[in-house]
Amino acid sequence: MSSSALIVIDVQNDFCPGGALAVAGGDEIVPLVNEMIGAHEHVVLTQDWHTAGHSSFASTHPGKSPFESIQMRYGPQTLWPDHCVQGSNGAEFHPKMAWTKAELVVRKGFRQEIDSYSAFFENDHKTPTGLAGYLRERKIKALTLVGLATDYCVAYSALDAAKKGFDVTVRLDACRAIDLGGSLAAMTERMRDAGVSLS
Ligand code: VGL
Ligand code: ZN
Repeated sequence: MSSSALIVIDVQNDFCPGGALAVAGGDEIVPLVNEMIGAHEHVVLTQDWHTAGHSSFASTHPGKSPFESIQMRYGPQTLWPDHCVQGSNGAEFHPKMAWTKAELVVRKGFRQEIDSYSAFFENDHKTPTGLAGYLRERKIKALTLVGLATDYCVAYSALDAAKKGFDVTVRLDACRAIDLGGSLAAMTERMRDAGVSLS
C-alpha cells in the first residue's frame, strides 16, 4: 500500500524573526505545521546545516554582500548572511515546533563547496541527499511540503520531488517566502508548471 508523508522544510531559528536570515512571519506557520504533523502518519524534517565559512555565505567571499549572486562551479549562487551553522542555536528547529514525531531528519548544505536548497539534490542538481531513495523504499508516493522559505528550499524541493515522480502538494498557508527580486512569483509559476498542487 502506498502512503503519504509530510515534509517540513527548514523551520529553524535562523529563518524566523530574530534569526540571521529571517523570513517575514516565519514563526507564524508553526501552529499550523504542528497541526499537520499531528495529522500525518509519516513526517520528515529538513535542516539547513552549513559549515562555518560555507561557500554560500557572503562573508566567505571578500568584497561580496549578502543577496548578491556569484558564479560557482555548478552555476549562479545567491550569497546569504551566515546562517544555520552546524551546532549553533540558529540551526536548531523553532522551539515551538512539535518535531519529536519525525521519522527522519535530512540535513543539507553540509558540504563546504556546494549549497543545497532542495531536500532531494544539492544545487548542482546532481548530488542526491538520499531522500528519494528513502521514500521510494518505504513506498511513500505522495508528499505534502510546508516550511521555509516558499521560494527557495520549499520550491526547489517541490520541483525535484515532482521530477522524481512524487505526487506533490505545497501548502502555501504553511510556508513563508524570502521574495528576493521577484523570486516568489517566479518560483510559484515554476511549481505550477511542474504539476505541483498549490493550496
Ligand atoms: C534557504 C537560503 C539559504 C531556505 C536556505 O531554507 O529556503 N534559503 N539557505
Ligand atoms: Zn542555507
